[in-house]
Amino acid sequence: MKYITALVALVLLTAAAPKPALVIHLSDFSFKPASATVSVGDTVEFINDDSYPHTVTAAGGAFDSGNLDEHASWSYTFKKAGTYALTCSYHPNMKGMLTVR
Ligand SMILES: [Cu+2]
Repeated sequence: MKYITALVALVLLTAAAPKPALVIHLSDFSFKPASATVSVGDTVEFINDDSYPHTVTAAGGAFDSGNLDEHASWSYTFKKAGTYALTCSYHPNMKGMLTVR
């Protein structure tokens, strides 16, 4: 019974999570892809593939994932059009560009 309950909860959680329009990997100290375009309302998922912690931080402070450990993921839904320069607060050399229109 416990197993069934857990399974139902998992299915519900999966259904509730918006399907990402785009997945950006944090890999080898870079954003992959390094630049991309999505639409307003789209959810972008960021996945840390590195063995080091990263963050997904917008220049100007529009959003910040906080610490993402190895294999951690973080999703953000873009509600405003704009061009967002991405970096990692631990590794300022990591640069990405996301256009939302
Ligand atoms: Cu980093």
